[in-house]
Amino acid sequence: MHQIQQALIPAGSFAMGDGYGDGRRPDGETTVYAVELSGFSIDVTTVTNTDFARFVDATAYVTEAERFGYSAVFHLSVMADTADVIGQPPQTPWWLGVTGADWRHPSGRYTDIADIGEHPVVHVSFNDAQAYCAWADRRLPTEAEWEYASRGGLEGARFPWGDELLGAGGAWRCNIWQGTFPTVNTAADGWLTTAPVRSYEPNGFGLWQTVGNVWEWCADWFDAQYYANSPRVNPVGPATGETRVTRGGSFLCHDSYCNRYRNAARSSNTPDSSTGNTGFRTVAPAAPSF
Ligand SMILES: [Ca+2]
Repeated sequence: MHQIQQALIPAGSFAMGDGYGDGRRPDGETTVYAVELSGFSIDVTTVTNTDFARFVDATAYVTEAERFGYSAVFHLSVMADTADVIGQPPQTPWWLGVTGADWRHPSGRYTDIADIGEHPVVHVSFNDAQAYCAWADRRLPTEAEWEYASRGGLEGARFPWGDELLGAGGAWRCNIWQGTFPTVNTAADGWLTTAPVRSYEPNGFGLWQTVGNVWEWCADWFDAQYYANSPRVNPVGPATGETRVTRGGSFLCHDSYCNRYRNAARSSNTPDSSTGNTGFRTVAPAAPSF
């Protein structure tokens, strides 16, 4: 069964969107608008490798990456045979299609998850996350729920902990990229790829690492224009679309190409896509009684 600790998020309203102009216009982080949400219960961490293994052991589920035979791995972390590398998108050459990369082999066939049980599961598609949720009697958060939860009760702040990226003495508060993207990562924050889910400090609602570490699938279809047309109360996203919302950025984020390790930042991917930097956390299906 699903064993991740959950946090109760009280019903309330908040300003959704980027009030600072930090985002790229095509991402559709503005216009900022008031959203009202019912209370809900959300995982304090993303689903870990250990959690996902429990699901697979119980159901014999096979992920899409396993069925396709490959997944997307960041070029510096690949540990596979040369012949395993079967693709390199021209727009994002730092992503390699790697045969044998899947949730059990995050960087290719010569890697495993034996020592990273408490790291987020990756190489899971939106559809895989939905399958996990069906087994666990959970669901993915809506995009609005995700942002409200990530804000941790801080109105309008850039990050889950406030407006400043670094803590006292220049301490890193999330797992992103330091150095020169995409070739030199100094890992000043302690992590080259994923970090254990309970790293750094939780936000005001008790949630760990909503920003940085791994992208998190949300339930909504993505539409950059959605904020201009969204209902104010419990929005669930557009009725149709081509890609599903992802939130929170990842260990690959760096200002030089992707400053999406912010509460308001948005991205998306096709529902069958999997990568080495995307996971998910879940929400209880029914609203709690408060
Ligand atoms: Ca890092």
